[in-house]
Amino acid sequence: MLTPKMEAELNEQVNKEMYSAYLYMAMSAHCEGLGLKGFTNWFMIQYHEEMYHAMKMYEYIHSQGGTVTLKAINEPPTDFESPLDMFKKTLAHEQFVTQSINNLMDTAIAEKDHATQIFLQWYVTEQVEEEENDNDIITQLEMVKDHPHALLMLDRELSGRQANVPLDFSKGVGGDDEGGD
Ligand code: OFO
Repeated sequence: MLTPKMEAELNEQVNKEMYSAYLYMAMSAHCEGLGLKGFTNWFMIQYHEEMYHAMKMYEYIHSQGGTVTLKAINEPPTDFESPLDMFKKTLAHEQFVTQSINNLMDTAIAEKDHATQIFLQWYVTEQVEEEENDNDIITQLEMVKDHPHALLMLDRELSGRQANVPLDFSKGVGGDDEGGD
């Protein structure tokens, strides 16, 4: 069972995860236009990860007898200066999401909602990984600077990223612990 405050905040987080998906889809589309297939792939996989995060929370709200209330998803930016600019914006966005997850955990503690605290631990761990991935790629892009050959090598590396989350939610995402990266 969820308190009204917990339910409202979990619903807001579903919206934030959906916005994250939309943001990374916009970045993927931008990379497609640049002809950077590996970056295009990386951001599209990230889109799928975010949809998984949203759906995992959606299912949790239902599992607790709550109501999912979907709100409008904000329009993402479409203009980016460079791959480095996109990853810096990605990191800044993930830091915002981390803070949001921390706030949710604070609410779960204040509301004495132990089940939601356990559920949110998965997201706390996931955010550590999200920020680490972004920091790693930012470091590499800062080394690349204006060297197209190095950028193409990194692009090739990012083309190898594969989804490790379910892509079909028609049977639900399940309550497993998959979906990291
Ligand atoms: Fe859902 O982790 Fe990114 O936003």
